[in-house]
Amino acid sequence: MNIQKISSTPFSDQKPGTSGLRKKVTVFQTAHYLENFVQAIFNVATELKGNMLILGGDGRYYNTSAIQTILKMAVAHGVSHIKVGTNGLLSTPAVSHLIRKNSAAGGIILTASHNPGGPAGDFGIKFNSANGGPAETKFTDQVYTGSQHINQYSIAEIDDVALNESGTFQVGDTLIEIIDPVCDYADLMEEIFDFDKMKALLDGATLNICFDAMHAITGPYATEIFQRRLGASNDSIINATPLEDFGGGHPDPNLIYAKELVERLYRGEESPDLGAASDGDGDRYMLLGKSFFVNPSDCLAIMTANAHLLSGYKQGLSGVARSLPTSRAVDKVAAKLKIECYETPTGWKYFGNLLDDQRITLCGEESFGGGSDHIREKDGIWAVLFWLNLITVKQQSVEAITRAHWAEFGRHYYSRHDYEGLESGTAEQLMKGLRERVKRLKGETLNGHTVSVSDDFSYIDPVDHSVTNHQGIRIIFDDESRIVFRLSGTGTEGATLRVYLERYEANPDLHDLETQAALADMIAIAVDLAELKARCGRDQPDIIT
Ligand code: VG1
Ligand code: CO
Repeated sequence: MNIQKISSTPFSDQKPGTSGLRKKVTVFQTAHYLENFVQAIFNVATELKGNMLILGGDGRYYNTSAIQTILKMAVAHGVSHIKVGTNGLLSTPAVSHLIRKNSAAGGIILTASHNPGGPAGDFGIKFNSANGGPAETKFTDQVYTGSQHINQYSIAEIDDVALNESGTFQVGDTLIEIIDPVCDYADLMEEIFDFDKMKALLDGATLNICFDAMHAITGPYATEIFQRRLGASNDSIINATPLEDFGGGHPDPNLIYAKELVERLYRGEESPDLGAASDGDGDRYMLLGKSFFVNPSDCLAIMTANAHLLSGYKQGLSGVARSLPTSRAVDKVAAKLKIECYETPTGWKYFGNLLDDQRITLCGEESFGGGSDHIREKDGIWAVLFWLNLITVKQQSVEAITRAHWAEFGRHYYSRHDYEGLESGTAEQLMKGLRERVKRLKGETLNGHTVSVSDDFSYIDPVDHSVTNHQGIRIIFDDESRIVFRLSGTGTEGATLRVYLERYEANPDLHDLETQAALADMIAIAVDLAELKARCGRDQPDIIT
């Protein structure tokens, strides 16, 4: 077998964002673009030589072609064993699990997550380390720096590998194994949750669910778990077949993009008891009850308050964590349980050390992400199973569980406003302006709310003491309302400003307000502070979640 060394020159834009490198498919199709980045990974992750690599993606356009290239490069770099999902498919949580289960040195996941796919859509690549979690910033910084000095990459001259069925191929010193993408992950779920209890209700249709896989990766996982193993009805999963362009849809599980699901759940009494959707790579989830939406921040708080009721978490939680923009609903629960609640920057990589050090058991993000110490990624199907298990134990509806939670802990009205497609320079200037403004805000009263904390969030990792600066502008008012501003790190065009708005309401008589109306004061303050109209000519967001 011949190993070719191909000359190449650097691309200036290979800096990974919140979750890997994301670009338009057309950019990844540029000659040597993918190869350069993969070479940069191999140059830093030298432990892959002589060890195992897990490889798979969310099935979007360019997935299998990228996998063939990476296989050849992995062979050239002396990886001893590569496990690849059949047809190149693996969800992000499944990769995390497979790395841990097989003590692999790492994993490469091909996904742009919730971003649209297809030839004109987005593609992405991320590296997960031996703990199963997204590589730390230190690693991705090294990859980026390395990518700026690449002058060649190594690739084995071998035929494409047949990915369409399970099997093994010995290529030189490398064993390539095509594996069932679902069964190991499904087994893990069966270890954590009480499948017998759930099956008893789902099988006889005492409990009905609807899961929207959005033509993305979770279709095969949901079919195996909810239908084959738990006996849910045949119509319980919609959009179950992974498609290269997600059927033209936007695989982002929110009230706007999971339209068909929302319609089914808002049909009144005939609606299923629980509805859920997942994103492109299967790590996000949206949860609905009958005509009822639970926001992801509340989901985390409710899970934290009730985890001890599930057999998989009956020993209690060591602690919890949420990202900065996630509402502080979970903080209230942690205080009551007398467990630590950590506030981290956006992105799952910051939870890794806390999980590895057993400081936390559960963690979550406002962007429809939830997870636990079972793996090192957020996990959509796990979260849905958590809720299903909780419903069977509590024998209450999603709405009843949520309302009881608000009555006990108070309600955090919460919303995220996204201003998309801003010119990057303008967005940077806006953030710079805010950074200056917050230095002088403390003690000021805005729209009747007095600022008690205002800063540019910095995080000191309590385990390795690494410091991450400029993670978002945070303004907290003395009535526990809060506004956070930050720029997205996952987009592929221009800049997206995210404005996170929150208001705490202890009084149960005021737990039925419309969310945007409840947040009207915060919205007005945010638009004003960021000078959105003057700087960007905008005062209305493009997307409200
Ligand atoms: C977004 C979310 C963030 C999440 C990240 C990756 O990042 O806000 O909470 O961790 O996506 O999720 P940003 O930088 O665009 O705000 V996924 O499911 O896209 O891998
Ligand atoms: Co995702």
